[in-house]
Amino acid sequence: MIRPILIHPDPRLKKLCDPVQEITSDLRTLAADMLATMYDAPGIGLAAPQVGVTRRLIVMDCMKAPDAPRPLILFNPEVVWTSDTLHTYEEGCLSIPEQYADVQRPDKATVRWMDPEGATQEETFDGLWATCVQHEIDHLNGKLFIDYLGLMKRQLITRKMEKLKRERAREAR
Ligand code: K1U
Ligand code: ZN
Repeated sequence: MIRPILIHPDPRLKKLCDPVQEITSDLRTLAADMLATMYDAPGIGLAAPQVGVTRRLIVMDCMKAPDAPRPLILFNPEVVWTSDTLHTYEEGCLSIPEQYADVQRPDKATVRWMDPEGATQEETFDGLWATCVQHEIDHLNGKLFIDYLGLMKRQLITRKMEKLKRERAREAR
């Protein structure tokens, strides 16, 4: 099922999300819905708070070739190591449509998580995967990519999003 994606500003996007204790069938359904929602958008990642669920769950697929997908489901993802070298990428966010800005983050990140079977996984991500996994884990801590920008740029984008939400609400009437 495709779920609606929350648009900034929304208080649910600013919350510290709760860890998952047990992977229930509801959480497996949520993960499957998040992947469907991410591919439909289209996007390369999605975090549970973006669909209004404040739990520590993210999904990603940064493969460029559509014929070789690599869908990943990460419960309680934690960054356990980051490289000293940084990389700048022009990030976007499905909760902040059509706005992009350069964000500097560690070039590589080792992440530990629980998979849908409850097994612990660990992987060192690089390139777009490293950027994406850090962006998604930020969502679980109530942080958006615009929080890395200066106040003026952040306010400008927030006002654009408020306008977009007013227009969408008017169209839905
Ligand atoms: O978290 C999100 O809102 C998803 C976001 C992830 C992301 C993008 C860029 C840098 C870091 C994290 C997106 O997927 S925005 C859409 C996007 O980047 C994209 C869409 C289609 C094809 C390729 C990329
Ligand atoms: Zn995002």
